[in-house]
Amino acid sequence: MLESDTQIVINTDGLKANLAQSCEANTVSRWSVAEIVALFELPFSDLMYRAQTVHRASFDPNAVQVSTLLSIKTGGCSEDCGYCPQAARYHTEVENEPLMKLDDVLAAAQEAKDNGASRFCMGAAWRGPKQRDLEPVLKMIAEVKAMGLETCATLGMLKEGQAEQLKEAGLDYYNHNLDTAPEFYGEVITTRTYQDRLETLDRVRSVDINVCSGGIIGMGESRNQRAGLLAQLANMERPPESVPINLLTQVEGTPLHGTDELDPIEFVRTIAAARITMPNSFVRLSAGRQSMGEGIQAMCFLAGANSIFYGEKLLTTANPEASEDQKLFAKLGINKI
Ligand code: SAM
Ligand code: DTB
Ligand code: SF4
Repeated sequence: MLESDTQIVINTDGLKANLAQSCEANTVSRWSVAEIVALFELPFSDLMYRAQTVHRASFDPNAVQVSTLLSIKTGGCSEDCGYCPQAARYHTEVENEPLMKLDDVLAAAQEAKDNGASRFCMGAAWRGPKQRDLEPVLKMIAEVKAMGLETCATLGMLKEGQAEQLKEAGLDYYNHNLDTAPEFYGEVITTRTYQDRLETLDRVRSVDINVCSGGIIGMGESRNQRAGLLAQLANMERPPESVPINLLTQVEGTPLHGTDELDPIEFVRTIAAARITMPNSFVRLSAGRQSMGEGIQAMCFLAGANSIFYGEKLLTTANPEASEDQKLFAKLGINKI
């Protein structure tokens, strides 16, 4: 992964060099897991200062991008992702529903637009889309795009030719998460491999759709493994344009329900490390905001998060009400973009 001319140093000077490098636009920094762990280990104020410095070099620190999510196909999924309430094999309250109708999707997109969202993300509980499933989704993408919204989809693994069709329909972003570090991945999911995920991301990149890829924190992984996830993302030939960092939302009936809760400060540290290692990416504070409270969310924005999901529902779980987010943004002087 690491290029031969890359400076691999894990002392503080190395971190400084990497920080300086990552502040230069168009420079790809390569990060070792040890270097990222060293970031996590910094005194909190030093870490936040570094994250703010990097953030301010590339972004307006008071602007947060807002995306709205809609589950266009809920439940009944064949996969075994240990965190997911939509997997058919786990006994959760989520029911298997058919693909939504085009008009209902467009009505939801209009509402999202009226509420100030700039991007509309459509999610489906599939291992991947079958051709007969993809066709109605292509129509949804084209029509949402025609409404003047950026489009995003998360439909699972893509087969050859499918990314091209999504591009043709006008898709701006494809979300497909690596979820965790390669070493921890097998503890969480067995029905698809890490390599499968990387291949889907390659297909998305190859047709010039923006990549949205991140993971879930708080699944019982170690700090090294949190750093390992960030290293995978940051060391991509082109890091993802958008990096969702989800805090595990524990849902009764899923295998990960009952996992020890992550210390919230460790979550903030993860956001800061994502910001420093991916200076030009939008870092999205994703699932888990409902349980965080304003203080932790404000720290995440300070640490460099500059995107959220907006609207009272994620896919199947709760998200803060838009009115609560508006109040928080007003308190913090944050503008929506
Ligand atoms: N089925 C598709 C797939 O797996 O790629 C798309 C939808 S899937 C629900 C999208 C992402 O949501 C997952 O990769 C995972 O990172 C995140 N996610 C799912 N359940 C979650 C939970 N309980 N807590 C936090 N994030 C979750
Ligand atoms: C992502 O990284 N987080 C979003 C989006 N991509 C699709 C999904 C979060 C799902 C949380 C659990 C649920 O609501 O079902
Ligand atoms: Fe299915 Fe996606 Fe949930 Fe995994 S995360 S069970 S693939 S909906």
